[in-house]
Amino acid sequence: MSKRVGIARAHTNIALIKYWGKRDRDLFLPMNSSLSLTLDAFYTDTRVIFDDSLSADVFYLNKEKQSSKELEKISQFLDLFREYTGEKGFVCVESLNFVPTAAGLASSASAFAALALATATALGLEMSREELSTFARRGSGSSTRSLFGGFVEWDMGTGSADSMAHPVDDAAWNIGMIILAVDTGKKKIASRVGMEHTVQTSPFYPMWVETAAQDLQEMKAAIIQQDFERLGQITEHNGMKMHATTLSANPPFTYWTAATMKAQAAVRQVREEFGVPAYMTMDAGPNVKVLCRASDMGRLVKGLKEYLPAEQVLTSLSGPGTYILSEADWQASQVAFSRGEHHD
Ligand code: 2P0
Repeated sequence: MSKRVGIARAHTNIALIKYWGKRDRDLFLPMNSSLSLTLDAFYTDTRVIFDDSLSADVFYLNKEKQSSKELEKISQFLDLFREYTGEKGFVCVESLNFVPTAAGLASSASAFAALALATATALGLEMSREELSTFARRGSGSSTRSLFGGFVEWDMGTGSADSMAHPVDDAAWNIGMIILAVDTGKKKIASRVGMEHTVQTSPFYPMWVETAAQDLQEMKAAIIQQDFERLGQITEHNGMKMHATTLSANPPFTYWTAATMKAQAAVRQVREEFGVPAYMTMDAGPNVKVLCRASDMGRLVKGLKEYLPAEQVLTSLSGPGTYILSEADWQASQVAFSRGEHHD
């Protein structure tokens, strides 16, 4: 009985130019290119074992065996690799999420990036990270960007083969992100559903697509010039435009809660009071992420804690792309998981 093993770690990412809308639902082709920052503080470790003694796939998340619904998503994703290679075997997938429960960032982005690299490794596939991102994309769009570290672009491409991520800058230049985890309840409207409804019904949607393309070009220029303030201004404007498309959908909806708006007010207050640049962005949930210079993070955190409970204020620096772990790393990861509160 043979076993082939692959283990990988992928970090979460936060979009500064949002991915919002698909032009092909089955292939996960986006309506617009997006750009993100990979975070070092939050990640997923995944071990994949092709085991000839298995008669079906099996999936453990945070050491708990998952139901058939969760397993189905994983199996369908593994099928992409089985179809590509002609492999017939079944797989045991084990994932550990190192994301503080409070962060509300339990993200499909790190999950599918780690699964893609672990699976490719187990199968002995020689594949660039760019090419691997076209596989990750079909698990979850945002996972394309977690294959790389720092600032990463997901190019919408012309089709499935070239809708892939590539690095823009490894962000060694003093970038930080504060996560204001104001509400960690389960999402009411999944992003997949929310974006589709928006594409179909918001009269603002075409303008989103048009201006996101302009924002992306300007942001890439700001990154190359290391112009932090311009980067932040585009981030905040782009995120707000995404949320304007949900408010203009029919029927309208929003991911924001009262706590979201309270956190936004705190950011405005603190950046004005301190005269420190800090820019907010929100995703398909109520939490607020604040882009800042790493060297300003301590001051901003202190200021924000005047307005929000300390346990809701989390921090991260720029993180690395997805990488392979050894069996010894995996054992260490198991120990860290069992010890820590850092998971959900
Ligand atoms: C993003 N979001 O760019 C955007 C901004 C949420 C708001 O990517 O359907 O879980 O799996 O491709 O990647 C969340 O959507 O959606 C997301 P699918 P995904 O980060």
